[in-house]
Amino acid sequence: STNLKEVLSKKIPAHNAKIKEFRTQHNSTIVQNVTIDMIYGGMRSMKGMVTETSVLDHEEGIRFRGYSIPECQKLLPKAEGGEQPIPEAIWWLLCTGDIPTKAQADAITKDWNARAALPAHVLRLLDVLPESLHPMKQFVAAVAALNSESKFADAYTRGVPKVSYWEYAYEDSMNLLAQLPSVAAIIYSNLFRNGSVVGVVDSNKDWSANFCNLLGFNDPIFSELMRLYLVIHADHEGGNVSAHACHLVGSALSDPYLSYSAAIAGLAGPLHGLANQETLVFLSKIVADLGHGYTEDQLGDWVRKHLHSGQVVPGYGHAVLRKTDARYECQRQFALKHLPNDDLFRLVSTLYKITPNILLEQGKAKNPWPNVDAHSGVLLTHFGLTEMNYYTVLFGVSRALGCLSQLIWARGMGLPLERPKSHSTEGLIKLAAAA
Ligand code: AMX
Repeated sequence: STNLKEVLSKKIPAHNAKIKEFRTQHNSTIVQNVTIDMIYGGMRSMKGMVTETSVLDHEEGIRFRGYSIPECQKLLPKAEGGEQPIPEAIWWLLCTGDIPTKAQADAITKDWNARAALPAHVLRLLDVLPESLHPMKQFVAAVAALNSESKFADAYTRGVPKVSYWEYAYEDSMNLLAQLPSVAAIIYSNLFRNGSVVGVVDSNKDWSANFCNLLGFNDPIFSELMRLYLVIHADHEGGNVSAHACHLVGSALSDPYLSYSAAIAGLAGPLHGLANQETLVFLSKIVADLGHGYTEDQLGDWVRKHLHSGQVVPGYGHAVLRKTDARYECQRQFALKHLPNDDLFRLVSTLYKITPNILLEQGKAKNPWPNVDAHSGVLLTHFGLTEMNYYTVLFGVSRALGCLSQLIWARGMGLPLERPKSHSTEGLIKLAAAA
């Protein structure tokens, strides 16, 4: 079938039957001991959530429903004449666990294009927000305000049975995904193009090509970059700040709009999604100080000085990964193909050569290798999207694919309100003494 909802209506009960059997056998099985270090350490490596859509391996990187990024690039349907998978295809994969056919991916395109219109109050809201309000914060506000349209909230108020919650989460998620490019493009136009009119969604174009056109970019290679960008940022298992925030808020049966606005509020933090903006600021400072005629030694001294001033190297390190991020690597491949002589790409490549050793020498970061955010800004800048404080909005458009597919499943699986136990330090001292 090319009808995603119909496919899910079969998959969800089958998966629930599997979970029921598994839990009957293993509900009391112990999988880990929790240490005091984990409790104070931001719950690093504590196994505490179930997320079906993707799993992160600390060495090889993300796998979306079991498929690595290179596998997705090879197997997922592409746009006409394109080489990169279309995000509609990863949405199908994240939702179902199956590689879609071209017809299935195209059905998503058609569905999203039909759902893209924005309610008038959101357009008015975006028009009155001040220029001084960072694009990410405008994005958070607009997504929260879209909640007036929530089918989920309406169904809950009507008292629909719990087993059908996922169907309303699905409708809201599909609507929100369809609307996100327009919301993001209006923010871009208001802040960086003097509010020039944002075009309308073209029913013959895919989600990414439409998004690029709404932003005012017509280069087909930029659309390819956008497809790659929107696919690789989609999901990074469940414990990262954006995915976890979405899951947590959704577990209170807040609707998908509210849950996703919480996710992007988290993504707006400099240790999470804002790092792609921070990376470009970092690169710009290097260029301002050294130009493009630096030696590796000069660059190394600059990075050391930056670290000694107490700042992090944005785009390096990760809470889970311990190798170069696969998402960095595929962007590097894209750059090697399309912009090998770009000055900023050369700077990013040289930093890749020297920064891991400098971080190792400093001896603090558990992972000295680059993450996704070390690369994305350079690619966007090359194609003329130079407004770096907008970059995290693009990340936010993409991350909806992962957060919302998992949210549909969370409601389908009937996952409960999330409510871990917390203790005061006094309480932990007593617990530790008694252990
Ligand atoms: N530059 C300098 N110091 C770093 C560093 C970096 N890139 N990465 C880690 N460190 C430091 C930490 O600040 C910490 O120092 P402290 O003990 O003085 O507080 C120490 O190394 C240990 O940190 P860690 O266990 O290796 O990392 P973490 O799990 O606590 O944090 C992360 C992970 C990503 C927040 C961190 O590596 C960082 O701040 N990186 C730069 C920001 C960045 O690129 N964020 C994007 C991550 C990907 C994403 O979500 N989009």
